[in-house]
Amino acid sequence: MSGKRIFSGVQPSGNLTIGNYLGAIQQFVRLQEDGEEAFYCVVDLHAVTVPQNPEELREKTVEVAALYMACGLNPKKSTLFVQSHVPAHAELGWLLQCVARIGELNRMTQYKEKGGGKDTVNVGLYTYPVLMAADILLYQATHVPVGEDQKQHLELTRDIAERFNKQFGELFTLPEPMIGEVGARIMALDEPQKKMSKSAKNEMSRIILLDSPEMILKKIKRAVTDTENEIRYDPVRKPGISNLLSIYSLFSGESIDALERKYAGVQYGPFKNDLAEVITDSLSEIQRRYRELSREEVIASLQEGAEKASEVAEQTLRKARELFGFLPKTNQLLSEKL
Ligand code: ATP
Ligand code: LTN
Repeated sequence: MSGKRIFSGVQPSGNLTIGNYLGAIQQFVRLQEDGEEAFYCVVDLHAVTVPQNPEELREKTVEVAALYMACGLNPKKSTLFVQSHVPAHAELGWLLQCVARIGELNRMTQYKEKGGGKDTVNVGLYTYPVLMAADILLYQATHVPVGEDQKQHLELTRDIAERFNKQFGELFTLPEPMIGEVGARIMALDEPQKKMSKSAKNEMSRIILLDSPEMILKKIKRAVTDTENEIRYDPVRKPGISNLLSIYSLFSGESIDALERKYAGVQYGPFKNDLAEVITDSLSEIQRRYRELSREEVIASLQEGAEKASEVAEQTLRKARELFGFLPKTNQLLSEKL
């Protein structure tokens, strides 16, 4: 343990992919094993920035939490909770919208990618990064493990926190992003120039944590490569095969160099068969643990998690309210020390 405080979140916007696992959740588990104090959130308020079916959203929320646990997160060691169960997120989100600048949000790339520049996109998709800043700052997180796509949001979070501290008084800890060197950007199987995403239209673009061995083999066999038939790591000229090599290396623990040597002169077909087997082996353990978890157990852990998270979040929110100058609701004295 090193006095770090960790916060991160995953949206219940679809089935978790091996991108979510290798880029984020694997780091969560490692930090937990290092004994760090950590909060891991299922960010349902973020998920509704794009249309969701209410029944499915409820199911996915429990599923993501169950998968967190099946991947190795232990609710006795790390706090696991659902974002909407802690109303402080929405409230601080609003307050920080009055600190963040339009110019800053205009520079964010995610709403442009997801919204396609249309006027009919909802406002939540645009202010999404401010809510993410609220998530992190409520817990005074020192470190935030994420995939590379979130780097820009972390920079914004730091800027908002710094501005708030200067304008209103020291309150927020400035968080550091933790982005792995490999695995931070797993690419889509059908378009290896794009990141693998759980909400992309084409299901063949991703491997989800609950895929069967047959499905994994089918998806890997269909993964786009190139016509060279040489297994070499070169993300610019050979993005498809390089992505498959990264995935192989992350799941097997063998280095990319070692894999290039092992597969020198081998055709793509046999390489893909081996890769499918390596993924299947790793996911089978997660799937076994997932099947053993009961829905009741997961929901009970989330309720306990929300209580623990609320205690921390409320303390920060109370200080933020005072610094803004809001009149306390109860007979709490205005002069009460922060
Ligand atoms: P969506 O497609 O709905 O936007 P997503 O698959 O991008 O979802 P998120 O819930 O937004 O997933 O992300 C959860 C975590 O997983 C984040 O830390 C994110 O950076 C990481 N992550 C997502 N996709 C990848 C990927 N392809 N490679 C590495 N990390 C990823
Ligand atoms: N924006 C993130 C999900 C997310 C998050 C967070 C990650 C919401 N709040 C706080 C880390 C910390 C995403 O789209 N992957």
